Amino acid sequence: MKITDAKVFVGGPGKNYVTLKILTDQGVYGLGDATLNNRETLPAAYLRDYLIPAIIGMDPRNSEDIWQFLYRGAYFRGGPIAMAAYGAIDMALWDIKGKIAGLPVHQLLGGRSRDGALVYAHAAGSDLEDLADSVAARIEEGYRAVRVQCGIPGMPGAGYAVPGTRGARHYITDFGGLRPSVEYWDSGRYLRYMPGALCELRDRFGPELKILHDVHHRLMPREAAAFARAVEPADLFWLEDPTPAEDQDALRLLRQHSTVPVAIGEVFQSLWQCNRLIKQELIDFIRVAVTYAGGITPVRRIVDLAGMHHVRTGFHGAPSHSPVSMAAQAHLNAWAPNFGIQEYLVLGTAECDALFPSDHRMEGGLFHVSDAPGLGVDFDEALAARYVYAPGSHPVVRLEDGTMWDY
Ligand code: KDG
Ligand code: MG
Repeated sequence: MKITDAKVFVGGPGKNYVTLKILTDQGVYGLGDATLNNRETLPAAYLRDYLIPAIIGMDPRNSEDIWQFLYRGAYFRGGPIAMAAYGAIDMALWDIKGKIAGLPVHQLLGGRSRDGALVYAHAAGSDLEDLADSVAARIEEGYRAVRVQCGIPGMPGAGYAVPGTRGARHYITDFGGLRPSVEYWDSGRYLRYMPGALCELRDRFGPELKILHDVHHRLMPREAAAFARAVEPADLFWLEDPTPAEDQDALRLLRQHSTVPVAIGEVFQSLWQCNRLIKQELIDFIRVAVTYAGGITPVRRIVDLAGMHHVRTGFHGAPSHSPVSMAAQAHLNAWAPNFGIQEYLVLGTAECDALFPSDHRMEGGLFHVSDAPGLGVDFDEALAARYVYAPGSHPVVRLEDGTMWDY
């Protein structure tokens, strides 16, 4: 069996999904997702200009060797652009492997360990009342776990991922062009306000709701430790990215002062970035994604390492992931013995469902993976021609005096 060609599509309904389709001499094809939010044309170019020409003629069944060829063969290893491109190839090869075996990918990994995978939705509000309405709406929709982000009184701009006005929706990507908008941050105001707000939500919604909160890398280690201690009465399911992830030793201070579960890793691109945090048991959930962590092949290794150290999975699932990588993660979630939770944002607009048909389904706050062979998701190329790439940007964050801060 041979890879004969591959095509890359950039675009989608309100998103620049980077979709890879690998074709073979036996008519079977595989799909992958290389979407790197707001940098989408780069993994697409890496695939088109370098990787696709190099893998044509290879046997797609040898996904391990092809992964090693891409990663070890590059000399300059890793980085989010390259890993997203490798990730897409790897997903597509697992898709092909499943289709020729007549088995869903989770069966190739070891089968189902659960009936449905717990997911969390996002709730956000310009203030606490607005946030509480948003949480109530998610519960009404059937979610059992909700990530909560809230505007901070007196903070110009709204903080991470919160709308500026009541009832509005917040979109992280601004398709107004490549010059980012600016949000303002004040750690003091956040530290004074947010622990009380989280405790108030716990009181209002009771003990059963799983509440998650994302600090988005914005606190110093000492502040993060104090914050983690202050939010303990809110009984969080997890506290995400309390500090910038580069300084991994910083997590030790938080650990010494609090037992709040910590989730980290959505920006990690390899096992090596996860290794120390997992082995030293400084985190409770690993947040990598199958796209920019390089595909199912390396993420499966991360999951196994995590399992040896009581660390559970909580894969990244921001709206920039297409239904292809969400399907790849769903298969890992169905299998992983140390599965924790999956971030899930409703991609299920009619346009998105038409572009990526599948019978994966969400019900009662659980994601039920399809038993169709391979990844169980398809791609309508004719429909894809309707969508064109639109440049977009994340906001940047500054302190009130103009100092750049962590987004
Ligand atoms: O592209 C950046 C987003 O993916 C990120 O801001 C989302 O933090 C995020 C999350 O937890 O989903
Ligand atoms: Mg996050």
